[in-house]
Amino acid sequence: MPKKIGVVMGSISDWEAVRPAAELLQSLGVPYEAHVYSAHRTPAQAAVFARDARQNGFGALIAAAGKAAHLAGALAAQTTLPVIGIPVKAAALDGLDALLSTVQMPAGIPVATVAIDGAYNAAMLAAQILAVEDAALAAKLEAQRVKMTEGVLAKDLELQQVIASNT
Ligand code: RP5
Repeated sequence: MPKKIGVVMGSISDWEAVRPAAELLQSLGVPYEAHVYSAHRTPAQAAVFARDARQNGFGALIAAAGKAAHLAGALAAQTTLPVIGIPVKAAALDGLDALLSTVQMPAGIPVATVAIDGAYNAAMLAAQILAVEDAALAAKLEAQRVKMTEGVLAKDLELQQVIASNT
């Protein structure tokens, strides 16, 4: 049975920022569950989800929150599964508040924090964690890297042609 990724967001207002993670997991064929649980508004539900995550078949958790973003840390406190934090950009402080709240964890309770609104990379990292024990998923990630490299090199070639045509 392949492991699932748990994608938790502090508010439904985070969904647009989180959506790229869900879409990437879907395109890689990685099973996931997405939930709205808040570290502050529904702390009991968030804690239970994280505490039971390993026995419920999850291999890693992604937690997205904005403002005083304690969700990733609150989940990490309840599980030894890897937890990846996405700081979500809110209006007032451009996401710096969420970045610092997510990344500055005390020793012993790590949160792997991606960039502000870095949902795509959060899903990529979660898939890479599962791929440690999943050769088929590792092959998909490798193929994606090759495609990305080819895309960049194609753009380089286009640039050389533009420069050559201007000289
Ligand atoms: C955080 O506060 C949530 O993760 C969200 O990013 C932010 C605002 O939440 P809402 O007031 O939109 O529900 O806890």
